[in-house]
Amino acid sequence: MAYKKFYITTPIYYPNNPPHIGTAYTTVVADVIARYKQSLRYDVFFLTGTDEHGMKIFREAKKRGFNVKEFVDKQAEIFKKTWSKLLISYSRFIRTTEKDHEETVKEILKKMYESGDIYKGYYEGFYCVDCERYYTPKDLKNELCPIHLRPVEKLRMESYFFKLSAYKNKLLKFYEENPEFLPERYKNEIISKVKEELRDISISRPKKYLEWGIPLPFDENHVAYVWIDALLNYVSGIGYRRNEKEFSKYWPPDMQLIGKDILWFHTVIWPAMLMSAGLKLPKRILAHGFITIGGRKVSKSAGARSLDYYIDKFGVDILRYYLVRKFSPFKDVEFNEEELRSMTNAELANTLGNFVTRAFALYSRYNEILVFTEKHHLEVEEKLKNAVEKVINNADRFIEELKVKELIEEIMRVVFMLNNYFNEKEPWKLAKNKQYEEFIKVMFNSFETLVHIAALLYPVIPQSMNSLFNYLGFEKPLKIVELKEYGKNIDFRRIEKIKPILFAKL
Ligand code: ME8
Repeated sequence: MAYKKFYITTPIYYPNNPPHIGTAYTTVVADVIARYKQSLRYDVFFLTGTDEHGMKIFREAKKRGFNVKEFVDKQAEIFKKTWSKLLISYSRFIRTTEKDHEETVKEILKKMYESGDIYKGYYEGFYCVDCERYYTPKDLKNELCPIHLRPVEKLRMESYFFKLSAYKNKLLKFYEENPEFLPERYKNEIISKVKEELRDISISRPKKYLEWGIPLPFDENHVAYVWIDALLNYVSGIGYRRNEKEFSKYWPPDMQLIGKDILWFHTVIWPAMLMSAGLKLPKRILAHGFITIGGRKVSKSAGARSLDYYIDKFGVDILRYYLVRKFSPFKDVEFNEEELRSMTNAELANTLGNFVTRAFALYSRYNEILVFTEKHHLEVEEKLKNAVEKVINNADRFIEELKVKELIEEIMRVVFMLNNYFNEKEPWKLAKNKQYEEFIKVMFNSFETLVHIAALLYPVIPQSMNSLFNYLGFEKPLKIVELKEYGKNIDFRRIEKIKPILFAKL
């Protein structure tokens, strides 16, 4: 059977500083989506990476006394290391200083140039190096960058321009014909801005002003504007030119997850560039709000401690779980250590973890009775079976609709249901009173439901669910599509006789 492809991307981050809670938010959610899609038998390509050219990186490297290339090499390694600690399962980590990316950028810019969409002019305006973008006087707040509230630089220089204004009607038509493309929450805002003020954009700088970038293929004296270079990572990342087979299999992206700060680049400039280069457009750009601490957007300079701090303090799974449980495509969310602690204690340690410990303890104690049960004596509890099947049947739709948080809540409802079932049936009393038939039924359904929960939660908390699968007698985690019909998965002879603690209480 040919599996459906699913190409998902995160922004590529500026590596001037290590990743933080904000960048982890996008990356963990993208990872969870990628893992769900994989578990549902999609052929997934998951791309992330680092955005290594531009003024910001150049200045940071100089400030710290580094050769720029050595600096980005070192910083990219920090990203990779942190993502590996967070169990991010990317298919490729792309760096914009890689040769094949640079070749792709030149190739695409050449196409845009040949389409007649690029011309030479003079740029005059304001630039925020932290944003790596231009602002008009109208955009500024008290003459400061509206995002960073820091001074902008007045620039005047020769530059190449992309005729973005020529794409106004094409973009509007595209949005109309592809209602899924724009994120719901920002749709009207983007459309009215496109109608009002679509200006051509500067896409290069003279080399004598900034040499850290990719030279334009039609004028070696200019380097590409960092955003034009960066957006094309989504093209080079799956092997444009270098690996035609891979590229034609995965292109175009199915889901591009971003923060709301970079909407304009992804919903306006990016599709216009692709139209100009004659490439198919992405299916969906999905944006989320910011993570805040004390009401302020988390960034490398403000608010949060290092990711290592959080990972070491809480553990990978707990941090991943909390980030996903907080996820919202609609509003900003506050990251709060106290809430993290109480939420994960209530849901993971006290409910799921506690249930697992009790169920395994009881299993170990009455192991001999359970191991010798004949398969045909096992009776399915319809209520649990239906609850599990309902979640499985809806999982793909939830993911498609970016309802990751809601999907986890649905799964947790099954966990709560299972916990209640166990408490109501009191299997420890059944065993003690030698009501073995009923005892076996309760234990069988408990463990059978547990295997399903393990598969359903694996994409979010892979470390603990991997262990749970092992305790349940599986060598490796089962994908959702690898689960057999409810009632056919558990083999009492393979379950381990232990008393596992899955989550330490915080
Ligand atoms: O913009 N809350 O890189 P960047 C939520 N290189 N998400 C946050 C966040 C927060 N407080 N802080 C950061 C760039 N993010 C460009 C992108 S793509 C072709 C080039 C996440 O390092 C969020 O996804 O500034 C946001 O869009 C991204 O990091 C910005 O990362």
